[in-house]
Amino acid sequence: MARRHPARTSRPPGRRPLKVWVAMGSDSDLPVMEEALRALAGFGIPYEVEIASAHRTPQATAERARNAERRGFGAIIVGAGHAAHLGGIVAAHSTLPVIGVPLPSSSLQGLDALLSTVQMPGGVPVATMAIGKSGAQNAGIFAAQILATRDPEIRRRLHAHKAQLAAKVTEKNRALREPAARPKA
Ligand code: RP5
Repeated sequence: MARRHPARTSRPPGRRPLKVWVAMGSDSDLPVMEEALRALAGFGIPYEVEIASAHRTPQATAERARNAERRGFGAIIVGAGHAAHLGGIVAAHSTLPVIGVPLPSSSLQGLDALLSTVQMPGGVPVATMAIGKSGAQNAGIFAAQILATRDPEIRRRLHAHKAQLAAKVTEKNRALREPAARPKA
């Protein structure tokens, strides 16, 4: 059963926002993938998260991917470690944009998952993020950017996010100039 997160919305009624399907290879991936969920929730984007393994539940995973569009998803985020085939399997069964997050769960620290996810053959793209938490956070933001192309409310929140990033740098520069304002370590 997928965990669901509802939309935060000020859209006119009748225009249902697209959801994001977040699939991960194992429950052990959740601590990293929480970053993607946090980002989606921050933009008010509804999502469903569940375990779908390319190797352990291949049939069910393919079926979920095939049905994703019909179920109201607009983008898919997948996170997997080791020889990570989840992105490829999902992309093989859906025309929705698939965003892959390589996870550092193996002795190779995610380099294996990075190459397995990014090195897709021509014709079946998986938009691959960085390994680990930064990649998971960026996957959430990237999904928001995809959905924003048809949703002005999400676009507005993305602009606010950019302004927030810039404001943080301004604040840090101020602290550099005025040592008294520096946060204590
Ligand atoms: C991958 O194997 C999963 O995505 C996870 O990163 C890794 C280990 O899974 P568990 O053995 O912890 O279930 O398929």
